[in-house]
Amino acid sequence: MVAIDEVLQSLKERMPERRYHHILGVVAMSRRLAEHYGIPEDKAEVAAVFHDVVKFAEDDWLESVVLKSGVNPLVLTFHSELWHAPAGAYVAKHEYGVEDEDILNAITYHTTGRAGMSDLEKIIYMADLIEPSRTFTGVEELREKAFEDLNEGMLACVRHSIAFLVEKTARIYPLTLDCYNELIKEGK
Ligand code: DGI
Ligand code: FE
Ligand code: FE
Ligand code: FE
Repeated sequence: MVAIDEVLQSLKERMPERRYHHILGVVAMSRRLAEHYGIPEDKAEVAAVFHDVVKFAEDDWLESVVLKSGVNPLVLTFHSELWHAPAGAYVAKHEYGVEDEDILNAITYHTTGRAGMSDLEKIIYMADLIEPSRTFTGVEELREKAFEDLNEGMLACVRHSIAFLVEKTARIYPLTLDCYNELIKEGK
């Protein structure tokens, strides 16, 4: 794999300053969560660095990459905001040489979540939502929950995302609902 410092430098050129700042926030938060839950911090760092790698790519290009990525093409019938996640995993693998399946899955599912997420996948999903530069109402409570219990924290984060989408009358991707349902079954 390409050295992390080089990747960060190339990301800086690929996206606006504010988004680069978000990436550094996700790196920091995911490392803290990884340490807290006994998951290798370097794996969390790699997933965090790449999670939004193609966030600013054109929709037509993202669509073609999603089709090559191996995820369910159903995602292409949903909002294009969802496409950068599987496309990012494809780019991390084929342009930067990331091979670890758990890291690639964490990138692929960082936006929607899914049922059966690994600990690393949950950490990246949460870190994306609660990194230090996020300021929405309720983020402090999510940060506390994230460190109290991995599944309860993840449930609180998915619940927040679903509520946000319902509030906007946006469609909800089935994997997001699978994720929510499974966490409730685990907890209750
Ligand atoms: O890339 P980021 O902005 O850091 O965050 P993200 O990848 O978690 O989410 C990107 C956007 O995708 C966010 O504005 C909410 C939206 N989104 C997440 N899940 C769904 C969704 N949009 C729809 N329509 N359906 C979903 O299930
Ligand atoms: Fe994202
Ligand atoms: Fe997210
Ligand atoms: Fe992000």
